[in-house]
Amino acid sequence: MNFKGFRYVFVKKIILTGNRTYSQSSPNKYENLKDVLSQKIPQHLKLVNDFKKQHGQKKIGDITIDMIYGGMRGIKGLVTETSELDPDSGIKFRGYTIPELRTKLPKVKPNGHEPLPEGLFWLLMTGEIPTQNQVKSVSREWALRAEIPSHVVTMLNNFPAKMHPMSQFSAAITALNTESKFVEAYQTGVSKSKYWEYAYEDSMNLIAKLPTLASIIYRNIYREGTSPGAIDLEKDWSHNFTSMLGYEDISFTELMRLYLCIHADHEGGNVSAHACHLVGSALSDPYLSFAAAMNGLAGPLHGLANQEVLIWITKLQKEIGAKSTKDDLEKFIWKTLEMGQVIPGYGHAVLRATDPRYLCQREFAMKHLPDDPLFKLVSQLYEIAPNILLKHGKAKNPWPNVDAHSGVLLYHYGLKEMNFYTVLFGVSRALGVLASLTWDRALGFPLERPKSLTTEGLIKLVGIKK
Ligand code: CMX
Repeated sequence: MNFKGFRYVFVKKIILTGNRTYSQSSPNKYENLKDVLSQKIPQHLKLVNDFKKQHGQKKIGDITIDMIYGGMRGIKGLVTETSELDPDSGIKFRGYTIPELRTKLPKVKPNGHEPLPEGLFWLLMTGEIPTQNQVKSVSREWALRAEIPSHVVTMLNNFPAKMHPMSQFSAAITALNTESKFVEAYQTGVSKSKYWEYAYEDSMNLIAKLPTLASIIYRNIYREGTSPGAIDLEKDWSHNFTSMLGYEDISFTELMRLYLCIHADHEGGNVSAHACHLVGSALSDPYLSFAAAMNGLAGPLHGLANQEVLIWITKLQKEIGAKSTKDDLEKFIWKTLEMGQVIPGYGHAVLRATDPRYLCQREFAMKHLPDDPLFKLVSQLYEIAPNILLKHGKAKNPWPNVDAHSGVLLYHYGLKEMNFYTVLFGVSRALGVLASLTWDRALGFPLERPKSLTTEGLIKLVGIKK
């Protein structure tokens, strides 16, 4: 039997064992996320409906021609309940900053220092900081729902190794919609008020399966198709993920917990969140909606930038050598800009300061890998690149974003396959965009259909006579 065939049998057997355990000890209903959501949704729906009734006709902004041609920057046109991005202080998840969440969200007892993504998901969904037991119940549910159907495993095993991991990831997510509860319910004519329940079930199932999908892709491409092994019901989501990828260093698992929290959500207008929301508005199921998000994340101006940063840094090292002076780095940055390329990991469509997601990764690096040569290089670049971008005069934000740091941390722990980095971003992004998608259905958002105009139409609209 070849490795690929062996792997599937092994994963399936253990996960089925897990299902039996589930029926013996299902989570306490007061600690179940869906129960809490069932209470929250009617309250929030009432608030939204009352607000619309009272203020639905109020104007909240003006739109200029530049905004229309400029990628709709600054147009307030979406409702996203899970997070909000401030240009100066960065992302807030349900009102909490990243440093606050690193303190408040539950960690693995007794030695964990980083928050668990399960806790962040609970917060994004409900607006409440969960208890240790509530987080545990999510870990367990995700472990129990992680099984991958055989047709998806076969499909992944047949993809050529040269196919980009993000293409494999997106295709597998699309193929997983054979499992959609939302599709099943829609076809039987379920009431609109219940859509969210099926969107929730699909979202939970999909999030649970993503680490297994990602690990199969990783091992097929970079580890000769070896088995990712079994899901352990006692481990949290991130720990199962790092084990399936083949990494046993607990510091790496801690990094993964942090990584999977900070990449989860960035309000609603970024490409991946917006794509998921838009496609979902056609009542495409959560699998199809999330696959759309992943296709957007795979672009170099969005999530692929984390891969591009490391490729760029490796090129820099090759060209300059191991020891780089400030002068060498300046020259290399200018050369990149003069070739008409962007400095990957710098700039942002909304942020106008150093990304707090960059800063918390820097904090992690200072604690765990202060002497790592690549980390030192990234720190040097942080001192130099913003001034050059300011002198260059184009980028509205010369400061580093989340992608400027993540690759260096992964590289330190031995995950050196840069093409895979965006898949990790994608696993995390599921938490935010699928929490939002569940709320989209709970609030009964309609098909999204903004008005577009031709240039001719715009010229007429502003009253220019030819
Ligand atoms: N290096 C060089 N030039 C840059 C730049 C950078 N890092 N960031 C912006 N610019 C340029 C833009 O290309 C644009 O040039 P043109 O006028 O010639 O088209 C000009 O500055 C103005 O752009 P902006 O308004 O400051 O930035 P945008 O909102 O258009 O784009 C972003 C934002 C992130 C795409 C851009 O800063 C960029 O390309 N950065 C590098 C890629 C990157 O790190 N992406 C990850 C973002 C985080 C994420 O979503 O994952």
